[in-house]
Amino acid sequence: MSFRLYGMSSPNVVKILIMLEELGVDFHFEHVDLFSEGQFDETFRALNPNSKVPVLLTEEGQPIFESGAILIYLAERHDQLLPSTGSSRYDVLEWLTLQVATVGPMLGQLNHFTTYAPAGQDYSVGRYRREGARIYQLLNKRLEQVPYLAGDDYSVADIATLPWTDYIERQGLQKADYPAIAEWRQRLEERPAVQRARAFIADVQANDAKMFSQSSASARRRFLGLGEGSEEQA
Ligand SMILES: N[C@@H](CCC(=O)N[C@@H](CS)C(=O)NCC(=O)O)C(=O)O
Repeated sequence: MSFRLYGMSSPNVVKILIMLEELGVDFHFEHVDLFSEGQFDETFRALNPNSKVPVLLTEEGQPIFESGAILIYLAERHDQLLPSTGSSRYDVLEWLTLQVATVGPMLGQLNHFTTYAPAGQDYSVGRYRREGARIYQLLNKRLEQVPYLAGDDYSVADIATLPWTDYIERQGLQKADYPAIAEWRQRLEERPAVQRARAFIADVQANDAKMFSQSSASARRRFLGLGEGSEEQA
């Protein structure tokens, strides 16, 4: 059985696609339609009680949820992109954990308030934009000192963080303020595996955009974390 990746076109899924492409393993992509509440389906909940993508079904049929856990699983299984011992292992785990615990959640909130929330959210936009700028400055400073987040070598920390740096301009910040991030992105985007993953996700993204525009108001409310609501309230 080949790997089965449950996902859609979000950054947490793109990370796993890049990893699978880097490892050159076969996988089957199972689209979860978050805009028709596919994540709340009982079958999907049995794979991830947290009702979120990505989920990886291993070759042995074991479901793994949380993108950080999936990256560690794949790295250890293939003995690539995460050193198995020594201080360099913890350099990778530090930056990987920073991504899943801080970069993703904070920039995800910034995306929410700059893209989906109704107008008049100045306090929230200001809070998350300041935090976003702080995070980009942190990454930029690190990448002024070393070529990859964990040091000299490309690792799962870079794979996890790359798709989360796709939205700087859309978030009302300036790419030019983070030149070391731009150089690092260019280095990563030149990798054939990253290019294959980007090409794969482009089709999924077009489909998701269509599904989002056609979604019911209540499905959209649930996707945005606004509760069950009703058609009228959405
Ligand atoms: N900490 C999780 C976050 C996963 C996550 O937030 N997934 C989003 C897409 S990026 C999702 O499934 N959202 C659907 C929902 O919240 O209903 C991970 O890193 O895997």
